[in-house]
Amino acid sequence: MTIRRRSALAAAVVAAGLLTACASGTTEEAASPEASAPAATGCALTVVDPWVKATDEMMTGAFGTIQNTGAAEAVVTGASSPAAGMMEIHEVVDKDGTMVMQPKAGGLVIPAGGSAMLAPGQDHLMLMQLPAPIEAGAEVAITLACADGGTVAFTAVAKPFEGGAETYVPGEGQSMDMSASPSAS
Ligand SMILES: [Cu+2]
Repeated sequence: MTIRRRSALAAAVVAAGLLTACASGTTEEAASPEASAPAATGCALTVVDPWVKATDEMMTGAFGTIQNTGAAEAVVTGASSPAAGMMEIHEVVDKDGTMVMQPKAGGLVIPAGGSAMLAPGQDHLMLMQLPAPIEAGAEVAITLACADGGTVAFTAVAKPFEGGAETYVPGEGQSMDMSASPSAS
């Protein structure tokens, strides 16, 4: 039984090798069927000094430093919190001289052993549709979701903070008087 199965596997490997022989000169003999392939992405994250901007408005930001303690690249694709109806990963960009925030395409990519800094005016976690004000001192539970399906939970403390008042692109916001600027939607 075992021998027959191995033979089948070996045949499959040979066949695959023949198929890819033209495209690639590298041998893949090292990848034995028994060896567990290393995960392409991970979610071994530690969030250092997390905090949330206290607010009585409908949205606010969460900040801190996300450290990737794993051996694989981590991609944070989303976040959630009981303190927000929905959350997004935002970046801040210069749009015609105005700093605006927008969803960060592809999420936060953190190399193995590296970190991503979330700060006002930079990348941040956006908490939207807040069901209630977040007062200074409040503890906000947040869960990060990674591309590999893993999650990391942490607690951020709310602090008063002035600034980081970037315009949110998808919102109606202020009307710009630059009539010539094309509206990208
Ligand atoms: Cu934002």
